[in-house]
Order: sequence, then C-alpha cells, then structure tokens
Amino acid sequence: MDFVPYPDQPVSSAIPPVPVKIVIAGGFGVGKTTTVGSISEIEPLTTEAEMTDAALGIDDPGARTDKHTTTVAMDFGCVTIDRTLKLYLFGTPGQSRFGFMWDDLVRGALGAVVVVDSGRLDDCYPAVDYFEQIKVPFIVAVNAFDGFLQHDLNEVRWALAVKDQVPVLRFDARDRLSVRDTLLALLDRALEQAIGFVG
Ligand SMILES: Nc1nc2c(ncn2[C@@H]2O[C@H](COP(=O)(O)OP(=O)(O)OP(=O)(O)O)[C@@H](O)[C@H]2O)c(=O)[nH]1
Ligand SMILES: [Mg+2]
Repeated sequence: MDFVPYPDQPVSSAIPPVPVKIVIAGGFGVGKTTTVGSISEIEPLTTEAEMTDAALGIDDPGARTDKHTTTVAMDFGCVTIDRTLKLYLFGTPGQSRFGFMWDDLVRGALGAVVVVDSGRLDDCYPAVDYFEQIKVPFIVAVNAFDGFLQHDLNEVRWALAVKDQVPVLRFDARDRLSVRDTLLALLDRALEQAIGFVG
C-alpha cells in the first residue's frame, strides 16, 4: 500500500513547496529590512546595530526617516507564495563598506529586488551595476517614502540607466501586499529571463 503522510489529504498536497532564494538589495537606508519584515511569515532574523556618531557624514539616511540602526550582516525571512513555492528572503546590508558580503548572500539566488529611494538615487547605482554584472535577474522597486516619489519611474529608469526589459515599479516597503506584488513581478522577470524571452 502507498504511504500517505496525511491520510485525510490528497498525496499531492503533502509535497513540500520548492524553496527559492531571493535577495533584497539596495543602497543604505532604502527600506530593505522593512521590506523583509513586512512580508515574512516568520519573525524575521535581523542584524541591526545602533548607528553611532562615527557614521555621521558617511551614512546619510535622508531627512525623511528617524533611522538609528543599520543592518550589519543580513536580514532573513520567508513567505509561502502557494503550495508549490516558498521564497526565502535575504536582505543585504546597505553600507558600501559591507559590500564584500553581497557575493555570499547572492550565491544561489533566483533573483533580486533592488530597492531604491527616489530621493537618493546616487546611493542606488552600485546595486544596479552589481546585478547587471553578475547577471542575476533583478527588478528595481522604488520605495514610496511617505507615499510619494521625488522622481517618477521613467526618470528613475533613465537616471539609473536600467535596461528597458528590467521592470521599474513603485512599491511601499511597509505594505505587505505591495511587497507581495513586487516579489511576484520579480518571479515573472526571472522566468522570462530563464526561458529567454528577453535578455
Ligand atoms: N516614511 C517611510 N519610512 C520608511 C519606509 N520604509 C522604510 N522606512 C524607514 O526608513 C528607515 C530605513 O529603513 P530600513 O528598512 O532599516 O532600511 P535598510 O535599507 O534596511 O537600511 P540599511 O540596512 O541600514 O541599509 C527606517 O527608519 C524605516 O522605518 C517608507 O516607505 N516610508
Ligand atoms: Mg537593513
């Protein structure tokens, strides 16, 4: 007789979802930790450290946050998309001095969300360049701090020199459904790239 792990459920429902690694990347203070925390179905693992006076003049989170901590290693969370797919989210540190960790965090990832603050585009070039160079599928997600963008999406695309086929979308890092839609857009992009629709 066949083994049925959960006798009252069809056998197919007992197959565990496929684990997929996704990286949440971007510049300093753009909302990466917030993004992971908004959607994770487990209490996210964070590695926040207090920002000290030593960072004054180096780390500028912009005027619109009361940010006093920063990620020093990574964020981790997960979300089940459906019975077939579970996403494991790895948030990068944002400060450039922790850039050496990105190669490890990105290893084996299906794709990346590059979170952007439209008021501080300068901080966002390195992340876009990084994913273009290593050829990991990515999308650009512009975090609408306080509900508005300082530059519209076309301006952001132009300023960051993002290719036409890479989605540039608006989202709210604090809103679960907005983060969910962003992750779904990344999955679409990764699928397109994998089957060679667009480069
Ligand atoms: N008003 C507003 N604040 C936000 C939003 N997203 C994040 N924040 C705040 O902005 C600050 C930075 O958010 P984090 O999620 O820590 O940013 P991060 O990219 O993880 O930062 P690092 O890890 O230090 O690079 C925090 O104080 C958040 O509460 C947003 O959409 N609107
Ligand atoms: Mg962080």
